[in-house]
Amino acid sequence: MAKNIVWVEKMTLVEKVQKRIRLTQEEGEALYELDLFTLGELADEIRQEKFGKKSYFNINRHINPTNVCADVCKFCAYSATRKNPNQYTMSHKQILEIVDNSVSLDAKEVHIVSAHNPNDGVEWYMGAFRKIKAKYPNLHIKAMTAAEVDFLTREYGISYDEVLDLMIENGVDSMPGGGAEIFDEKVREYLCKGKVTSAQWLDIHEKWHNKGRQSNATMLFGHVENRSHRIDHMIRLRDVQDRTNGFNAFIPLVYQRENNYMKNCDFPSGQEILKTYAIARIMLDNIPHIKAYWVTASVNLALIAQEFGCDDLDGTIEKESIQAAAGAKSSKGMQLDEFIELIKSAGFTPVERDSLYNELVVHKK
Ligand code: V47
Repeated sequence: MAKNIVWVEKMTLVEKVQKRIRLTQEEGEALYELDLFTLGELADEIRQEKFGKKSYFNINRHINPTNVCADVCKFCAYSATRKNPNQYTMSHKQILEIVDNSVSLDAKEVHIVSAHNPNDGVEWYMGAFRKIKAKYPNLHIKAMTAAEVDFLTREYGISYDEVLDLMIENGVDSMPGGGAEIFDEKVREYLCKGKVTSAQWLDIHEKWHNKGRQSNATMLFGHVENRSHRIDHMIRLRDVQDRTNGFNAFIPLVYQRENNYMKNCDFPSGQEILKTYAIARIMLDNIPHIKAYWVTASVNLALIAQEFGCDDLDGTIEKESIQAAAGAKSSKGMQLDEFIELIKSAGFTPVERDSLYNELVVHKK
């Protein structure tokens, strides 16, 4: 036994990754010191072991029904504030009209994320899900970030369990990964003081998983955080996943810098972004999918990220408002044919999936 420990300690970091030995915080940070191509090869080997050359996407629609928000996050350009005074809140009828149109375009999922609107009550949130589900029982509803769940409990004095049960009763199928930002408490306080805490975010997802449901997890990076904070973020997710196995995908979101209150940042280079994807693939040995969300990475970098551990590019999304408000080129989504061709021309096999990663169509060359 002791002999084994000495042997493991003597292995290089690269050998540890090749032998699929789980890495610590310090080792995760040390991965950043490897050159980009070594990291890419290591991450790609793991990706190919799990998924070969398959790259997953879905036909989905992002809906952001209100931008009226009780919380203030420095990175956010979407919520209605001094910089964005144009408040809006959709009626259920308006939300349903969008869903009708998306279903006619073959969407299999609606991804619904709202600001924290103190004016409309729990029923405004839940009623929308109920009406969508009644009309389209097979449409997957991915909705309510843990930040929204926490907001509803604070605003209306109900527990996390009660909100999560209401979501299930009203037709929510899975939870998106938003609101995670960066778990380090100091950075989080600077970014979004007063919003759901890191421990609460993790607790809400763990509770959701314990109800037999699945979710995703994001990490907002490329602002004031450092590499150590990113590794800490991944390890906190890995710890929950060891207990629940409920996370489908990890999504590093590259910070978009326009129209918000946070300019004092070291914006990451393309190399740093690719390294972060590759490291996520290596550190998160228990989360199956690593998503290069083209909205924040740019389509070009997302395509390259397929060689750095990422096996998922999210979807066509049709329209997106949160990152678009901060400068991302996502307000009109992606055309399906173009998306498929781009993945193919990058040398990968596009696979249309459902929201829980069942394969629907494999687009062979
Ligand atoms: O939590 C806000 C982020 C998230 C900015 O689960 C920003 O499949 C970059 O969670 N720059 C919402 N990001 C979006 C989200 C998401 C997206 C795609 C897929 C999934 C999934 C989830 O958007 C927020 C916040 O972290 N965000 N402002 C910005 N300036």
